[in-house]
Amino acid sequence: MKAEIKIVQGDITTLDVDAIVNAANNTLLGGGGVDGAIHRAAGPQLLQECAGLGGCETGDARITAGYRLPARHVIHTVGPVWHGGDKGEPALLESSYRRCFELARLQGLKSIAFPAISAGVYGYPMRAAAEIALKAALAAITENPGLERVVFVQFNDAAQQVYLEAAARIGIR
Ligand code: AR6
Repeated sequence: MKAEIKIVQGDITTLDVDAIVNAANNTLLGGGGVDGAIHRAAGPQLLQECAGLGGCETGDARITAGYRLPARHVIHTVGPVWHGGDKGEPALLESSYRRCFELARLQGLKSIAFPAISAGVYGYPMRAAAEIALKAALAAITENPGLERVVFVQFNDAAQQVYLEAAARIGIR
């Protein structure tokens, strides 16, 4: 059976899934946006584990425990900062999603939830970011039969609409 892709609006820190993805920065030492929310909800032990990881390259990902979160794990990825689109941003954003799905497969995770990586402070246009995210999910589902549920979580109405429209363009119901 193929995994389901769900597009929902809400706060990613509340989701009961095997892993939530954090839109982190290269230090992995926390920040604002969804990164700040995840660290606040997970508690100080998350920062402690992150401090031992030695950072993360843009387009790559690292996995930790979820601590006080309902999610069992946090997959921290560093998306690209948007510099106009001709500085390798699409390939780096694809790489972020691909690496998250790879870590999920290696750990045998069945459910994973993503925020709109790079589409906040990092300035990636939401429409283009949503298409990359959804296409990466379709590829991952094909490659990983153990994956049951992929959730895309939007913080506001506008982003939710953009994701739903992107899903319709790509042919995801
Ligand atoms: N649940 C779901 N989505 C959220 C939540 C939440 N609780 N909070 C924010 N968002 P951003 P980036 C949405 O800026 O662009 C941090 O400081 C938000 O509305 O969090 O990858 C890091 O440390 C937006 O659509 O991540 C980095 O320095 C999306 O999550 C930098 O920001 C991503 O916005 C990373 O920037």
